Amino acid sequence: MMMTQMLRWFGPADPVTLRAIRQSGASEVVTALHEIPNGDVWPEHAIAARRTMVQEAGLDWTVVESLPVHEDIKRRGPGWDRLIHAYTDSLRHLAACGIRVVTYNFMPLLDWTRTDLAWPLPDGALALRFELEAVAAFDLHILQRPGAEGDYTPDIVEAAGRRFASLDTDARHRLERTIIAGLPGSEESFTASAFRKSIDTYAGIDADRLRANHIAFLDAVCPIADDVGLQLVVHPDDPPFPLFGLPRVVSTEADVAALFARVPNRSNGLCLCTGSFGVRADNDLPGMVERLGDRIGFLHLRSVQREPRGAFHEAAHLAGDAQMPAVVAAVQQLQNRTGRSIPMRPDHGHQMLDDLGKRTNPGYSLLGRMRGLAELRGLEAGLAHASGTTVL
Ligand code: CS2
Ligand code: MN
Repeated sequence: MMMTQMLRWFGPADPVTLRAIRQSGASEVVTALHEIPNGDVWPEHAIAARRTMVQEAGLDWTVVESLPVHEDIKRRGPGWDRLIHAYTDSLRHLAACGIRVVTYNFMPLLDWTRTDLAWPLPDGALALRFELEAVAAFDLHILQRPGAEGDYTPDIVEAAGRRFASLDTDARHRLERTIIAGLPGSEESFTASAFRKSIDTYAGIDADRLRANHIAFLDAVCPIADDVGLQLVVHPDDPPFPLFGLPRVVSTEADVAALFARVPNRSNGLCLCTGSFGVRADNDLPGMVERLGDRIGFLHLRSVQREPRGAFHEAAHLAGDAQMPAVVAAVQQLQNRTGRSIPMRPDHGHQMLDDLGKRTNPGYSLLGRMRGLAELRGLEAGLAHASGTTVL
């Protein structure tokens, strides 16, 4: 039993074509109707047309990433009922078109955060990197968020001051754009002051409140997902700790275990992202695969290299801190135990070779992800062979 190999595709506007993805050896794409505004229903005909387009390229589409959760669901704001209805209508339409897994996250405002989208590695490839002191420089000196200083240790505050002083105007703007690039759809228009106003909309929502709102969301949508045979998988926080005073509640094994205990519905699942969870040394990745087993409906396999002072960068898939061989061995045991092939994708990759200088979605150029997929495929085949399992 092997994992089902997939690559993310951002739809017809993606500079990476379906034809190219097919040559990576992946059998499916992971995609979404990115053109539909967050909060609107995904019409059944549009889902069916997109799946047909993918199938005509010799691939398939059964895992969605993401059906985004509106901020007013996360905040439990006005329009909650309407938004929940829209979400469950979309789920019904997706199931009717043969989709099996739907990925979402519950991070306030920011989907993912990095401070450098083109950090040169010694071999000349470019990686995504996160430096806490750069986030603090932005937070304290550009955003000037009230109370921010209390959120950082004194050495980070000091390093942030030095960092800010060393940036010229261009570099400041670049940092600002990089940090808020994780705001879906807001790359061009989002300014620091608009970002501050959005942060204010979470005033009074602490981690307990956000957890309660997450549970309310699951209580409302899981029964429908159960009925139509879909699994909803939550993507962990990236990085897995609070930023800009906004709470994050899907950062550790204990966080997800509590979620499953509280909402035991079959459809309540996890997208285990080793890159996101792996930023924290206290997340035991192979152990999480073992213990969270049946709840894991989707895998994002990549590795980060932790650095001093809360920094990290994205390492090659079998390098860094993820212990990928142990993770994949645990996945194999899980697949053999359950007789279920788990969908996976290599998440991000380095920008490298002929992709250097090309327009790309950060982390999603083709060649680096192909390298990642090839390494992971080889790792799994080797482990399977060594343990006497049928490989293909
Ligand atoms: C993805 C996330 O690119 C990435 O880091 O893993 O953006 C993921 O798609 C979302 O958090 C899922 O909702
Ligand atoms: Mn991920």
